[in-house]
Amino acid sequence: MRTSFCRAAALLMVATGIPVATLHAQLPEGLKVTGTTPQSVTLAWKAADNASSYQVYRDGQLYRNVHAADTTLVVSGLQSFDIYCFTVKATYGNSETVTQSNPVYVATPETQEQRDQRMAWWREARFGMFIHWGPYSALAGHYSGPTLLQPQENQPWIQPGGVMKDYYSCFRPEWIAADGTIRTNPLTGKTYERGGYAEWIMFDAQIPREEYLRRTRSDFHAEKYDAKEWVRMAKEAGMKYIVITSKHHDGIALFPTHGDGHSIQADTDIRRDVLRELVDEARKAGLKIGFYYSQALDWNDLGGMDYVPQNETPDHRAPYDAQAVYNQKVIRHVQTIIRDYGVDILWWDMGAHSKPEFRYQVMKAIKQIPGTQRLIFNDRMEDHMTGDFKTPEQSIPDTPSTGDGTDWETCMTLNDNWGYAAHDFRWKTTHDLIQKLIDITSKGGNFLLNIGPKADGTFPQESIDRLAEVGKWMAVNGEAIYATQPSPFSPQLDWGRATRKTVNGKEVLYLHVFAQHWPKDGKLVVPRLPSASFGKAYLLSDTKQKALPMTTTGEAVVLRVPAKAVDPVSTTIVVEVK
Ligand code: FHN
Repeated sequence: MRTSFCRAAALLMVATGIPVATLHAQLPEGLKVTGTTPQSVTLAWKAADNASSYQVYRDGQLYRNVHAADTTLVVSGLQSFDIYCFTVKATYGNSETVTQSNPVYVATPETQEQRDQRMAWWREARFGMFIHWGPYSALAGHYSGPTLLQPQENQPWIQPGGVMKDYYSCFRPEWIAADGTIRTNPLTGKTYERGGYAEWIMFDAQIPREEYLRRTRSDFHAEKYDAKEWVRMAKEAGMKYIVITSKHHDGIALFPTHGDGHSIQADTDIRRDVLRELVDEARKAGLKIGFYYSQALDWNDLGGMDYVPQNETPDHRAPYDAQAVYNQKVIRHVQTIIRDYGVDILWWDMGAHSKPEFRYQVMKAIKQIPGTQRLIFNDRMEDHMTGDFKTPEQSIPDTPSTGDGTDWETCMTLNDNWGYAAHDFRWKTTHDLIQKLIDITSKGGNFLLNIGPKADGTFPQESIDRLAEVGKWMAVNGEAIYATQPSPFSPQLDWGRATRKTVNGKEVLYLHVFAQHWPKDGKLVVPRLPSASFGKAYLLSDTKQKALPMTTTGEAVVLRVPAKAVDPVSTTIVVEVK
């Protein structure tokens, strides 16, 4: 084969004057990972026609020369819980031609025990506070001023000459009825469709960069910001961790960037390190802390990925060189976040807007920082390698009542926006929030509930009230939320939810009876569990733990409960399980 190829090549060269390798050289295609262990990765690729050998590259360095007959390789001696990039080059005899496969990115796993240890606090926490705060909070969901948008039919708020008059995020005030329902749009006969979130205002109203920065400087002062108070409210609500936007899509970081991109310290009169204060207070209070970081989008940086109206490039996308510079900035930011603030969680966002190479570069840089083996990441790097938990947004997924065995966290707004919007009064009720927390917990998830502070650093009163009310419920019922396992009942209970855990070596079941389903006859019918029998049952709120009478029928256990719901939202009944 080799001989005839070379002879044919020589003839071809004579005939055409074109070096044959360029005609016959083939990419080593189909490079893939066929197995991993904590210390090794097995690679396989398709043979490239006429290749005389292969060179396997690991993270850009030649790792091994491989004979042409081999198309698999076990790469050993790797670090566990790290990430790697592999490429395979094919060489062709004495020709200088070399072809290179597409890269593959792969993570070496940690052991299950290591993962369980790393995730332990997060799984026990169940309830956390999300905070969206930044210069957009100063616009509060409303904008009048210059815009890059052109006037459009049925959008009278965009005026000729690049002027925006009264843009509102999400729902315009006149679209919402007094009871919070959305009115019907007479033009379509359907309810008005929501627009973008308040924190998206720079993008949605297409505010020119210089104007956004001007408004940031003039209106975002954080003058009443009190990290201790934020932490107190989170803690009293029963939350065990806080995740705050260290840089949202507008690209203005809340941490000092020291000339390496926009920050509130550089772009406003704020001289405090607001994140340092929050981290310190959270630590003092025993709360964990995570930083949200929007890694791909950055509307105030020419290198921010995807379509950015403010870019003057023909397609409004960042030129490749600008992206490359931006990538390095992101890496430095993330290194700062990890080294200087010692965060517990990195909460990425909108990673699908980035390229695989960028994702690898960022994660590789993180893995090289000592001590990062303890960090927890959400799944929005979108590299399908390093995400520790799924992040359903604004919804509770249709998970089986007994959970799906994965780690997940629902993040949700308290009203319609993540960032502060002064006109948004559609607040969820405390009743709804508590029952959502129970529902999520019963299916093995966490609840990350959002607060959108104002530009002065205070929480909206409606948020403060809800946090306090949830906190009252958690003070009595938190035991049935924290560190619990998903419900053992399938199908779903029709009167509420269940959680369970081991307390002092004993198996305990918590029945969460929703007030709206409280049994009118005082008989709570609980399905029997095949592998367990029920011992004593009592109300969690009853300090005397008085036993509730219980009878067992064929399929169910019937508990005699008070005639009226004990708690106006959800009453917890403890059942000792044998
Ligand atoms: O675009 C953002 C949005 O502003 C907000 O930050 C949420 C929170 O999960 N994440 C993005 C949308 O998925």
